[in-house]
Amino acid sequence: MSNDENRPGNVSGPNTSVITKVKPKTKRPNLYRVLILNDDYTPMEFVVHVLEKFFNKDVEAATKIMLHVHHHGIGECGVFTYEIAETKVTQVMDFARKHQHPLQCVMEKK
Ligand code: TYC
Repeated sequence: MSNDENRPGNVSGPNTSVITKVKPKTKRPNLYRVLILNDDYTPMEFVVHVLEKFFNKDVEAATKIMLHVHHHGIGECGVFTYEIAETKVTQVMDFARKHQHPLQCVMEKK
C-alpha cells in the first residue's frame, strides 16, 4: 500500500490539503533606557556637553535634561537596543572619569 490517501492514519481523506502558515518572523528588539544620575560635584556645563556629545542633543534639549536630573535626581538620555545602550554607558563613564567627575550613567530595561 503506497497510497497515503488509503492508509489508516489518514484522517483528512482525499482531496484535502495541509495549509502551512508562514509566520512573519520580525521580532521587536528589547529596548533599554540610558539614564544619568544627579550628584553634587559634576558641573552643569559638563553634563550638557555629555548630552550633546554622546546623545546628539542640541544645547536646549541637553540643558532641559540636565536641569531635570539636577532637580529630580535622575533622567533619561535616550532609548536604545542593548548593545548601543551598553556602549553609551561605557562612553559616558569613561569620559566622566577622564575628567575626574563623579557623574554616573546607567541603563534599565524598558
Ligand atoms: N547637581 C550638579 C550641580 O549642581 C549638576 C548635575 C546635573 C550633575 C545633572 C549631574 O547628572 C547630573 N553642579
